[in-house]
Amino acid sequence: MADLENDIAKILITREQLTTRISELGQMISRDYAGKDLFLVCVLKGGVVFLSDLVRAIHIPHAFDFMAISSYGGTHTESSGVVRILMDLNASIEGRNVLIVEDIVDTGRTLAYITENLRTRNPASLKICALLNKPSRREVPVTLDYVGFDIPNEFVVGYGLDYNELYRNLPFVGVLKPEMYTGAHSETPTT
Ligand code: PRP
Ligand code: 7HP
Repeated sequence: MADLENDIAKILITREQLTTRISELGQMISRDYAGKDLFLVCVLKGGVVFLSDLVRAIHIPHAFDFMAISSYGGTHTESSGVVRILMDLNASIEGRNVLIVEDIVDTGRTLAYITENLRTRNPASLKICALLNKPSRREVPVTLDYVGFDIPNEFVVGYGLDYNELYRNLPFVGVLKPEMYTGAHSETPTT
């Protein structure tokens, strides 16, 4: 872990801040969905770390499942043009109260695609819980019902978020050092 942490320019959100905020989100969700059939849909891969802590902060009965989405035309630092579902839900969501769990909302393209897709399956309700929100990057409008943190326009890693598939295991959210985008990784971040 020490090696990975050396690549971080600054910590944006500490482990303690994450714990506190996720506990608050869990309480809000538990209150809002009390007595309802709650079904969480986690978007892989980034959302899985957030989901695993969030479900333990939700104190009402609920189920969860996963979706994996492919995007093309993107880079290591940007997703764009979401085109298809690589892995779909196992169960029907018809008549259920669906809450999508995402690690980050950037352009909004991923969530716009997923919400449009899930809405056709006739859930009783469809809401979004995102740990991180970068409002300054939005290209497609999305309504976020639960947000952990609004963050500035910086490329962040850790707590599920990756650069080139690495850094997901860091226990905090941090900004990568600029030199990590050079050399072996030739793409310059645009976020
Ligand atoms: C990231 C993140 C969101 C999406 C947000 O996924 O997990 O799903 O980008 O970006 P957008 O708002 O601009 O669409 P990514 O495609 O990097 O996949 P990953 O979760 O497997 O890292
Ligand atoms: C996707 C993504 N992945 C990791 N860090 C960010 O800042 C990101 N924005 N969009």
